[in-house]
Amino acid sequence: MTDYETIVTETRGRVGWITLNRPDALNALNAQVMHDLVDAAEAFDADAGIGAIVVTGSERAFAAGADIKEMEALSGSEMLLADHFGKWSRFAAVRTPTIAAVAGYALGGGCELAMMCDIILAADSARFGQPEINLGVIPGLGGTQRLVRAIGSFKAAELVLTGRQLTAEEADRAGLVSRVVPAAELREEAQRTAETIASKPLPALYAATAALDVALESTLAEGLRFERQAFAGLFDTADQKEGMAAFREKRAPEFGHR
Ligand code: CO8
Repeated sequence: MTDYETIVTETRGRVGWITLNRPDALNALNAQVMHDLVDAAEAFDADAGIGAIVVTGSERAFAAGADIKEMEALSGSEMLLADHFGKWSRFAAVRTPTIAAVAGYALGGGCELAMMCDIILAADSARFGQPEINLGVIPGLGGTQRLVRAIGSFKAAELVLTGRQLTAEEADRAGLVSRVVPAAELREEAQRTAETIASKPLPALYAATAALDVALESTLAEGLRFERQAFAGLFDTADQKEGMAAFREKRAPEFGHR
């Protein structure tokens, strides 16, 4: 297992865990976190032994945003030329299903990182928000775009314009999270959900995450065309033959044939 400066990685069965580990900065996302996390996620993604990835933080904070102290002195042209946070899009592009297991603060870039994942499991202690307006900026890692798609323009606008935080319960009602669980059960519940996903056939998982992404990025007609092609493509996989034969023979399927 690779040693990273700002994260801890671990494999539990077919599940890859990435734990943000900057406790002194409430897991603020600096350039090193970006490099470490993207590297770890891509390594898990390239490993067919991994069927789901969990990203989590501490009890106190999933991540309290991009690292303000690192960004503060940068000029606009430095931001643009260095594409300071450009690599984050590679995390969003990971094909393996990703679960954000969020306890405590998920603010700014932290909320945006959670929204890059396929599923958000929230502890009842979770707080979501886009407080960038209080710093004289706006969300820069997808907050204005993914939040509108996740919870609608009016709820998103209130968060982005006021900086107000949502409780886990409010986030659940708004559709920002998949499910809320007691804080003490977050890791266990994330592992259980990830194991369920990781037990499914990998080609179908990859097709599903791609189709769900297309739904956010395209028109309905384009999305339906993509889905139809992806659906047809899965009929060339051994796992589809196994899944349907198992149904007919009234037995549990044994996936992993690809
Ligand atoms: N960056 C750097 N350090 C941070 C951050 C952060 N985002 N958040 C917390 N810390 C540090 C604090 O400075 C403090 O360090 P120190 O002890 O050395 O002073 C330590 O973490 C603990 O924090 P607090 O003492 O403030 O803890 P509290 O419990 O009192 O407060 C809060 C917790 C409410 C979470 C508070 O820390 C806070 O408001 N943090 C900032 C939240 C924020 O504004 N986030 C948005 C950041 S901007 C952003 O995410 C933009 C992303 C897009 C960039 C894209 C570029 C292309």
